[in-house]
Amino acid sequence: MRKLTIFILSMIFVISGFTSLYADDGGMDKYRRDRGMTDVSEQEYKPKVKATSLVEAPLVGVKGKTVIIKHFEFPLGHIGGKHSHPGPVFVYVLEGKLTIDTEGAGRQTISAGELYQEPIGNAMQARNLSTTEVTKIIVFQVGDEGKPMMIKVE
Ligand SMILES: [Cu+2]
Repeated sequence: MRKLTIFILSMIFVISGFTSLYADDGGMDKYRRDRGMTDVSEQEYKPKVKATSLVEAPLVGVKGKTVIIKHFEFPLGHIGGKHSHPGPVFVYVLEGKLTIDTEGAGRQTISAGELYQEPIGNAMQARNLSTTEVTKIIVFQVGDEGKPMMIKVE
């Protein structure tokens, strides 16, 4: 009985130490990074994206059109959903690298300081393949008022 109590207490000690170390700032990202874990699996590891809307307003002077400007931060190993756009989309990479698989255009990697124009209507999927650097991008897009600017592709 006493051995079991000691075991349970030591497990609580270990777990609480673990969670306080990794609870803030990145959680599992930090845990994996600290251990040099690079085996990013599509199914089990899809960390969350940080999205900030900078502009979402009617495009003045062009009736029925809306402009959206967003800032995105993709964590290490991020794999985005497959989608397409009915209108023009411009992606500017601020930090890190953005890897984009586009139907009909193959795989391209865009680095910080580079601009990528997404082909209209083609299915695409974005990734941050890095295990050390987050990807920060600005997305500028124009679309029809009241209609989706992004369409999910199965
Ligand atoms: Cu897109």
